[in-house]
Amino acid sequence: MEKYEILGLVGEGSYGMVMKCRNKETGRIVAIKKFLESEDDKMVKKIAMREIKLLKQLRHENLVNLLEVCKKKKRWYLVFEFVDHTVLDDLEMFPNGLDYNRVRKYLFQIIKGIGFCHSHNIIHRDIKPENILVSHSGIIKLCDFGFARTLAAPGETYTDYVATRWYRAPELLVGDIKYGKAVDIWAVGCLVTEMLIGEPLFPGDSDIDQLYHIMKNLGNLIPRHQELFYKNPLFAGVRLPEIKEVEPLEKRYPKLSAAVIEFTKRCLQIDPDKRPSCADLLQCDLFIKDDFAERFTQELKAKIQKERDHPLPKKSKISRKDKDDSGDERKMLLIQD
Ligand code: 38R
Repeated sequence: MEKYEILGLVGEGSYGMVMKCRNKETGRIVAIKKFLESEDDKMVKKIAMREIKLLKQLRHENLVNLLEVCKKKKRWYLVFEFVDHTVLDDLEMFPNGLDYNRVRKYLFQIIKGIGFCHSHNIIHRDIKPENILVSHSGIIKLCDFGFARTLAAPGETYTDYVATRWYRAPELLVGDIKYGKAVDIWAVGCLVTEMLIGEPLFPGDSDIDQLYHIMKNLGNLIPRHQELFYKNPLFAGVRLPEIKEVEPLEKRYPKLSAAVIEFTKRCLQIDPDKRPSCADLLQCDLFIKDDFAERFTQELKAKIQKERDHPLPKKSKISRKDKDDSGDERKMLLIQD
């Protein structure tokens, strides 16, 4: 670790922190994720080991590249390529949302990255603006596989679960132990409108409030999820809200185009079995219209090649300064059972 010089802090969370660093010998700029001390915390070790294992397995142009792993004085350090900024930074820069074409380009790559994970039976489980990195030339790299996990074998269930509330699917909120890839598709649905409008789609301030936000726009839960809710000791004595009138998305956001509404509604099917796969999503009007997918695939190839040839176009700066904590709700929440 001595070979790196710290340039600044770019992120902090329950896992530890992320620092921007320079390799003193090569000058290469990297992002180092420093985990909390692992000795007394089995959870941190579990998370670090899981992330390392997954990242070593997963190499794709839309996933962040892990360069090196070190352990020093009981701490784990993961060294990643440094990517310029996050979608959260973009949203802070453009509080009224990003333009349609930029969103379409981001989305296309986000779905490619998730699709690659899913094809390896890995669910990300924490897709959100901070975990989506954007390079200088607009290449998307998904990161933070700390909570991703391989799909459970038939009959096997998931235990501990961690995710950011606003992007959580109803099956996770009610505590369904049999969830799957569809939880990532849900998060994509929340992300599209947030990128276009600039405000989170379902900004719940508790789990029950989260369900209320969802039901207000999408209607009642499926019977299985209603049953799970009433059996869940976390919701003992709480009743599901009764929705008198659903406010459909196109009414809430009249400016969104028909293609965006169609895409979003598909991702946000309340029944996870009805949500499309990543391959299905790439066939949506949003990407097919005016040959976008074909043209952009070519453009991407050229960009990725160029970034390989010139990995550091200019001296990059720290993009995130002293952030206030108004975005605190975006932090991770830990639920254990
Ligand atoms: C940036 C740039 C600005 N803010 N990250 C992904 C690795 C990484 C991060 N590579 N390049 C960056 N670039 C760990 C941030 N903030 C940020 C991003 C992700 C803070 C926390 C996280 C979550 C993985 C994680 C560094 N992990």
